[in-house]
Amino acid sequence: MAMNKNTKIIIAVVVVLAIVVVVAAVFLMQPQDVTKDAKEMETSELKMYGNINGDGFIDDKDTKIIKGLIDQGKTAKDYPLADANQDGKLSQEDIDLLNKVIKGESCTIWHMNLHDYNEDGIMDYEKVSTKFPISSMICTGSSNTFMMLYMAGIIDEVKGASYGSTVDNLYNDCYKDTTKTVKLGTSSTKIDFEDGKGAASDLIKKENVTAVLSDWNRTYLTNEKDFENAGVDVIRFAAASTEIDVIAHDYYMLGLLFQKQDRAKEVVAYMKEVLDKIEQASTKENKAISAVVSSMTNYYSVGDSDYTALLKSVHGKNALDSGNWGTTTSIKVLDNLDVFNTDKYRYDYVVHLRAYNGYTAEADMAKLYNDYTKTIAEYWEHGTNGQYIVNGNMPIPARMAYVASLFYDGVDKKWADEIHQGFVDKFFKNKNFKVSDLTFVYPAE
Ligand SMILES: [Ca+2]
Ligand SMILES: [Ca+2]
Ligand SMILES: [Ca+2]
Repeated sequence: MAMNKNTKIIIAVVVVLAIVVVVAAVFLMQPQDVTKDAKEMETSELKMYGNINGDGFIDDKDTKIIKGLIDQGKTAKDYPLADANQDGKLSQEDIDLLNKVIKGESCTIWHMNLHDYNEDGIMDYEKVSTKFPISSMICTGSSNTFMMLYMAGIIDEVKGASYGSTVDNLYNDCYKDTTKTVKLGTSSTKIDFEDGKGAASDLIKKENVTAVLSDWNRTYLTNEKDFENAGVDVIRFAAASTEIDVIAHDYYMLGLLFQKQDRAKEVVAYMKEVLDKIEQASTKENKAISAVVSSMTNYYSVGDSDYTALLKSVHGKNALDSGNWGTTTSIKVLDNLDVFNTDKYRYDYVVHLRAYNGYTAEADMAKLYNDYTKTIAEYWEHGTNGQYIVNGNMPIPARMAYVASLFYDGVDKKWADEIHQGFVDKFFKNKNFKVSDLTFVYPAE
């Protein structure tokens, strides 16, 4: 039977309408595809299980995505980062755990430590569990660790710390005030658990210390097992890092653990702004900078260390990279006079990166300069011309800015001072230092 024209049109309209209705229904009923918002640990700013959207915080954005993944039948194998409680399953329990974190309630979280745990000199991610939140902790007190904690606003929570003489007097009213922070030895890398004076182990009991904080390098907290055995969580950060992804994790993680997320957000935002500025200044002139860095008198840094990394962070080339120095990170210049052989190594700068009291202006810069540069000047083709001291007791990007100001024509000490002043004004509690009146690079260009 032949259909007439009108019937055909009616059928066509009905079919079109039916398709529209079905498409609309499917579209409306389909749960929103949450998988596009799910990130992986590697690219996550806060490297913590449950932080499924990969930003710097744990909040309901994460619980919504994880709920969506569960609704879609996804597994922990599909989305390892979503498995907040690390039981191998994706379930309501993961959401419950994150809700506790959001409310600041006691629980155990799983996250990455930055730690060279296999001791090959390269930083690794190490999965650890930590009792949350932290209100009482002890730490190894290197200049970098203290600066990181200070900027993160973590002060009263530090019940004990070990540190040497190079730690800045900036902390005289907090970390170095032994009525507030017990001094647990004189090493900036190691805390003895039992040292016969009852320091760490007694303080842990007395102050209900739940965590010990240290740096990522293998030389730090070599006895971490003692603390773990006592139920104290070992957490590790890369306090000297010049890389924004590492810096962001450090501060976001501290912000979360110590419940100072707003502060962490401010620090990371300023870090990003400053690192962008430094990157622009360091690349704009397309200048090949060859330099060496010294962290101890008459030693040059070699290989991969926080010191050589600082040089590279402002696009300087470490002139000694072509040499074969084994696994050491510093060499004594008098035992390696080759470093002055200009057929092998040529460099225009020697940057002495040293911790001295910059904020309290107690250092005799002329004397320090003479001590650090004298022997090198006797052998090096440029003498003292090109040797500079840069303070190692200040926020890392401020150090980078001063070094960049030495290397590049478009930026100067005033530019670096402004960057540095920003850290002081924003993050140094009750301190009114005017950094341009103090000495953080010597001599000034
Ligand atoms: Ca998140
Ligand atoms: Ca789970
Ligand atoms: Ca490693």
